[in-house]
Amino acid sequence: MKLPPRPSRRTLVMAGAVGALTVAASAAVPAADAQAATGCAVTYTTSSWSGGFTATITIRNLGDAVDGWTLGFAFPDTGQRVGQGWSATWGQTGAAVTARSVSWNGALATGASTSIGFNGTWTATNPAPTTFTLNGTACTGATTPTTPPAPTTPPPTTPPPTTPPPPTTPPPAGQTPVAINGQLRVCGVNLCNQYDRPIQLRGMSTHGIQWFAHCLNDASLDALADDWRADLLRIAMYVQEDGYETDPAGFTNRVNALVDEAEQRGMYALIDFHTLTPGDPTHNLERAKTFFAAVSARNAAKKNVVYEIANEPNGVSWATIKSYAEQVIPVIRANDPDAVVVVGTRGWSSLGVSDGSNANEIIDNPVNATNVMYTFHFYAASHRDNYRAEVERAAARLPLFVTEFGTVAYTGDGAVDVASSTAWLDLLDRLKISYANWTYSDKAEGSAALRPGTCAGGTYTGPGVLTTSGALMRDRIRTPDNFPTA
Ligand code: IDC
Repeated sequence: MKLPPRPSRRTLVMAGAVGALTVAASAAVPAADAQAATGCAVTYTTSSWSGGFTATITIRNLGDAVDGWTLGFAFPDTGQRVGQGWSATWGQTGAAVTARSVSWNGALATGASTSIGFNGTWTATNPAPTTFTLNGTACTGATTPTTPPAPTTPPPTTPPPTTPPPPTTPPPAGQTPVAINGQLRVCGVNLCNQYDRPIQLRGMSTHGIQWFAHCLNDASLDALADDWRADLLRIAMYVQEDGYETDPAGFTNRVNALVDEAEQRGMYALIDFHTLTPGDPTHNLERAKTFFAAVSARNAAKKNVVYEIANEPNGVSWATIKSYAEQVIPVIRANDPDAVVVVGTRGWSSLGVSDGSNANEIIDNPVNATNVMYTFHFYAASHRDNYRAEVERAAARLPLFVTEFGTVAYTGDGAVDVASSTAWLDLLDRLKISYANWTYSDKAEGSAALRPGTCAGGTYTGPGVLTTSGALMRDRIRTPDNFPTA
């Protein structure tokens, strides 16, 4: 079957918001009349793939201050539908779409802007809407085109708008993991917060975002932040297996959108360049450079981003992995000099153990860069005492980050090994090693935290949605963090 041509990422700018195009867009289409009456200015940016898209909309209020707003627009093509949205209450009747403000973004002062978005579907074509209204007034323009509007991403010193608390059961102001810990850095063998005190982040990994994007929506991410009290969302962006290599711009955009979703809920985001097969990371070196150049430039001002440059190298030497790391890290540092970078290790990120080696090859020949950690992965039903012993030994010499682990076998399936999982989690807690559990998804496999079918509904809390693994992990993750604040 011939698929419709994949529309490229596009940005439509309705009047004077050209300065908001911090994310390079292939086509910026100014509105016809940028000098028209004041009211509002809207940018509508999409990233599309066959049949689906993510839309990011920035609304700038150019009229009087409002307390509560409704954005209206119409899809040009009858096959376009809003799916799951965020930061607004979304509705669609025929082609007409409405987005109503939620509690934390309803107040918009004159000149203020806010960002909302949704994942949608399309059939024949996916053109951008051409007219927008805000509280019934057409968004036709800015009056001072010579004055660039404020950037959508404020400098780090600017308080909220773009980091609002989540709309439901928000954590107390200043009490989210990111609000407390701020910019992270490596100190000795630990991950330290803004007070230079060692911390442990505990959270969940997505499944492959090419397959389980529908498990990542407002309700599920609210549950992760508020009900699970997770500190961390790992964004598993496969490179192969229908992942990044099939649509670099689209996947980059989806990762960025998830970084924002985590930030809005005060969670750290671990950007996982999920190489797996082939296991040699240099196979993807050019893709890695392109991807990390883009995400590090776009997210440089954020405090919640950690970069994981190669999920699980396998079939390659430590020397090859180190060489890869020393080519990718400078690309990140050029844009985002203070971010922590996590480097995969030999033998599926086993510190070499699964290849019959051990951590000495890294201790004796570390990556030539600062602010770097090393990845360790385990699957509790497959990896036990000898792996735990090596982690404990290595942790005295190397900063370790368990960016992925399962409570089950290395296949990702089978029964939860409660005893081994508990031994692992107790060890990681004691050593203050941060972790993300595989997976926050509803795939029918033992490692998934959510029961099959959960992501087709709207409920992610309460009894009934969690698997055995999910219940175990939620119990472990939701205990108080007690992050040091001085
Ligand atoms: C597994 C998923 C499974 C998927 C498979 C293929 O659980 O649903 O079909 O990948 O991509 C890893 C990898 C991780 C694996 C996981 C379980 O990082 O991608 O996910 N695993 O096999 N390393 C060790 C185990």
